[in-house]
This record gives sequence, structure tokens and C-alpha cells, in this order.
Amino acid sequence: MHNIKALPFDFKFDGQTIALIVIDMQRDFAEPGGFGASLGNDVSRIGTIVPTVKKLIEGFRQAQLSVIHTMECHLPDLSDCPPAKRNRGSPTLRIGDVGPMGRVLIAGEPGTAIISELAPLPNEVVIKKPGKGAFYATRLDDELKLHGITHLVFAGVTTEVCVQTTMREANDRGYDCLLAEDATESYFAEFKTAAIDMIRAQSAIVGWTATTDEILKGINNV
Ligand code: TIU
Repeated sequence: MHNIKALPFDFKFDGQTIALIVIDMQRDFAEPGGFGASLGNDVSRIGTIVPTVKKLIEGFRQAQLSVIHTMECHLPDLSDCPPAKRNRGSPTLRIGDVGPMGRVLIAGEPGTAIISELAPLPNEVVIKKPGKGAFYATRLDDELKLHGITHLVFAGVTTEVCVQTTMREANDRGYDCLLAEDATESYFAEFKTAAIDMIRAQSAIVGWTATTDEILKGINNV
């Protein structure tokens, strides 16, 4: 049994049953002219976690543990994009519109790509997801079961939207979930703090949280 120093108490797991899920570290959320910016957000906060996410990914790779990446995106014909999602509010660009990084949040466009420093390796699973949660309308649960994964570490953006939604989906499916506090970010500092607090409240009602350094210590020697 391995151990990661976490809150609200230690996170325990058996060797190869743990995987890292990196949520939506895409240019569309981190760079001007993308989806995040179209919603009126200051996207500069997102880039600050890139070195920490990279460190976490490299730690999992060195320990020969699975790294799974997700991308929020839609098919070019928008057949997997609910009109309610596309039409909501008054963004400067809607999903599928042509912006400075190509069509916003459309698979294969430059803006939808994962930030180059965090690019997946050819052997790593990449889950394209049409929703905020990574389990909705994807093969993620099947992939995890196929590899005997029961414990998940989460990083990525944004903390209270896609990361928290996916953690809640995973928790309801019976996975033990741990959020890397310093490898996740939000457009809103107070929402990140609140999400971390609500995830680990009530005896880890949704999951645990820990720093990247503690996670790397815990996965060493797996
Ligand atoms: N807008 C926002 O905070 N997030 C998203 O739309 N998607 C993800 O969190 N990936």
C-alpha cells in the first residue's frame, strides 16, 4: 500500500492502480483569442501552472504510471455540441466560430491543441470530450477499467468547471480522486479555493487534495 500526504487525510493506493488525468490544458483556455477569452476571462492565470503540471506528468511517466489527457472539443459539424451550450450568453466568439487560433473548440484546430510543453506522448490516452465532465459521452470509464485503475490524480483547468465536474463523475463511479492543488487553476482565484475546500470537506466527500511535491513523493517506488 502506498501513501500520499493529503487533506483531509492520507490518500492510500496499491501500486499500478493509480493514473494521472490532465484536464483540458489547451490553448483555447490559456491563450488570448480562444474559448476562455471569448467568455470575457483573463486567461493569464492558466499559464502559471504549466511548469507544475509538466513536473507532475514527468513524475508519472518516470514511475511508469498512466497519464491520460483530456480535450474539450467538438466535431466540425457541431453534431456533438448541444445548441444550449453554443448559444448561451454573449461571447465574443461562439463554439465553431473562426478566431485567431482557428475554429473555437473544434477538434483539430490550432487553438484546441494541448499546450506544446504538455503535449501527450504517442502511447498516452487522449480523451476528446464534448462536455465539462470527462466521463460524459466518452470511453474514459472503459479505458480506466481496462487498465485496472481505481485511483485518480487530477490536474488541469478550470478547477471549478471541468476538473471538479470530472472529479464528481469519477467519485460517483467509485474512483478515489485526488486533486493536485498547485497543478490546477481557475480564472477566479476565489472559485479555485472554494472548489478545493468543498472537494475535501465532509471527510473527502468528493476527494482529496495534495501538493504536487507530496504526490510525486507518494508515487515514487510504486
Ligand atoms: N469556462 C471554464 O471555466 N471552463 C470551461 O469552459 N472548460 C473547462 O474547464 N475545461
